[in-house]
Amino acid sequence: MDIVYSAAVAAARKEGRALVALESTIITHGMPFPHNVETARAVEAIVRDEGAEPATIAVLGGVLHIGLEPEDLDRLGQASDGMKLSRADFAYAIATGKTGSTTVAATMIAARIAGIDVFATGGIGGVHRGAETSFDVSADLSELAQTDVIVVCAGAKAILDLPKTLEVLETNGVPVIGYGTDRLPAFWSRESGLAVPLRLDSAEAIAGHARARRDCGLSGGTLIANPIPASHEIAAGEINGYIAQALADAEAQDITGKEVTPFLLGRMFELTEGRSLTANIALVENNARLAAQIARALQS
Ligand code: PSU
Ligand code: MN
Repeated sequence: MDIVYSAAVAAARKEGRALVALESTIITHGMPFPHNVETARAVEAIVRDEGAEPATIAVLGGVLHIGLEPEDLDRLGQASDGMKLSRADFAYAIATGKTGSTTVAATMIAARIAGIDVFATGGIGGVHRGAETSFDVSADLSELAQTDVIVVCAGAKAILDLPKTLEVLETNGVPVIGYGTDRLPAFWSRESGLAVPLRLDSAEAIAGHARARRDCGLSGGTLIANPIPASHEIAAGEINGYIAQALADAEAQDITGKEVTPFLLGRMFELTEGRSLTANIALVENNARLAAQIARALQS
């Protein structure tokens, strides 16, 4: 299998510098152009400021890219025909020469291939509301159950069924760790109304936890839930009305499968008149900073 490392990632690997994986579905399906490309660049700059090297991951023409050159990122950010890759179709895209962005699940697989231990995203996929009839449970959860990567997120998106999402993570033995909080953050809001199962307060403590898991021979991912900065949150009381509307629209338009999450994020952008996007950018940047700090702590 061909793997292309960007020049910056190749140099970092040679020098043994800390790396942070970044997903690309947020670029192709999570944010509109040009905000998506601007955000991807800003997130990469934050990782570098913290002394680590960002590796944005995508499959371009069947080739797995670990780190995107600026022109690749530009092209991906404007492409409208790429696949949204998860575990089920990651190898298919490689085998058939397709271009696709990687979700949390596929980015974890790629990070493992490249030996990258830490990955920053916005919010993971989870159990959708109504999953008892739709069976819509994101493959991100089963990936967390089996692939050894620390995933830094701002909780699960509040469009999901958060109690069920926590149950599935618990069943699968995934540590869900609040960063500096006892409460599960809910993406756009700091507060979901739910407790987070575990808590750690520093990047060093998270690195120590990773070492303990390794010593115990425990495989699988770890989820770090890092609340959105207070200055950018949309309080739960306010966002819930928009979520209800977006979910009703998805149902009325028969949106299913892979299209559900992008549709809901797009509707939230319209309903909040762009505020959901501003919040989304702030939380991804915040997660990138922490992920870089964890990647560095893992090296010391
Ligand atoms: N977080 C964001 N925006 C996104 C996503 C996460 O801030 O677009 C993407 C991630 O790639 C995640 C995916 O893996 O949504 C979940 O999709 P699904 O629910 O179809 O598994
Ligand atoms: Mn789904």
